[in-house]
Amino acid sequence: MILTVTLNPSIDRRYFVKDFHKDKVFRTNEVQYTPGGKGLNVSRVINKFKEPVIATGVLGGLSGQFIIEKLDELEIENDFVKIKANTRSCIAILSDDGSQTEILEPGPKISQNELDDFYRTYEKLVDKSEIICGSGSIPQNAPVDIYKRLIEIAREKNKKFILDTSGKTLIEGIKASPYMIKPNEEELESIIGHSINTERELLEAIKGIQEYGVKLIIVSLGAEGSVVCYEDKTYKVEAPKIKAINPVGSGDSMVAGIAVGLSRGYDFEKMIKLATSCGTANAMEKETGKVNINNVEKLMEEVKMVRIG
Ligand code: TA6
Repeated sequence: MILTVTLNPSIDRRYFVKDFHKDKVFRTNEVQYTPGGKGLNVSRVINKFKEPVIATGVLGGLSGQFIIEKLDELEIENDFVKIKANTRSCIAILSDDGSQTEILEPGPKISQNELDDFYRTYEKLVDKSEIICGSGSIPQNAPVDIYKRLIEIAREKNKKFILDTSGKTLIEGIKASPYMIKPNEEELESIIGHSINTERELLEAIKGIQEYGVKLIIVSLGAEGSVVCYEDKTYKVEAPKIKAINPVGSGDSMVAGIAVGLSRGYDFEKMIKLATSCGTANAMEKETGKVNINNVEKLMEEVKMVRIG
């Protein structure tokens, strides 16, 4: 069983607007509302592979209800803690020039009782899961080291924790030695506190993170693929070239690919090729998280992995 944790879920409202630019009024008929937030995007991709997954986190208000209804329609098992405040929305405006503009709301504040309820639910669900994916931002007033605590609970129970977040929550989470992290270059620079301009500096930054005991480090480079470090080997992974329609959630789809690969006992190379193909396949679809499994299987043959360290 894979457990996904979405502490700050969202109704992802996606608009396709021809020739979008600021300072004008646009109408569009191309509108999509999906249960979002990184962890729920991860859940939807895992579900496409028919791997058992449970989604947890905190949800509130009419937005929270909408998300539960959508998860039930998708038959994604879920056990969210209900909170008083309303769950947020995140907006993505995609245009015919390939641009993608996102506006992410901060999300609700939660009470100490709601947080304690969540910890109790999380502990119960970790017991029946092998792999945990903690993805995305956290509620405005949640403790900045919340992921650190969730990772510690998972490690005490010998469960692998995949962490995909940014900023201070990522820096605090790393201190608990999650199994995997997936920063992009900007997030990696924020962890080490300086810019990365060469491959050598990138390799040194990765080594620095390995000292925290993180086993698998994937530095996502967007359409360029990623740099992956596992045990004492580092690879440059080239993603297949495609015409991207909607890249929103491709990082989340990569996380889902890793979780599915681990759950199925894939070897390292096959797991990385699956994760990379999930990210690419996601960008080929209009709807986030709606990867086509046939595309994933075809793309896996095109992924290139070159040892660089
Ligand atoms: O990665 C894409 C995405 O999950 C969007 O669907 C939107 O929900 C956003 O990221 C949320 O990001 P955050 O870091 O605030 O959890």
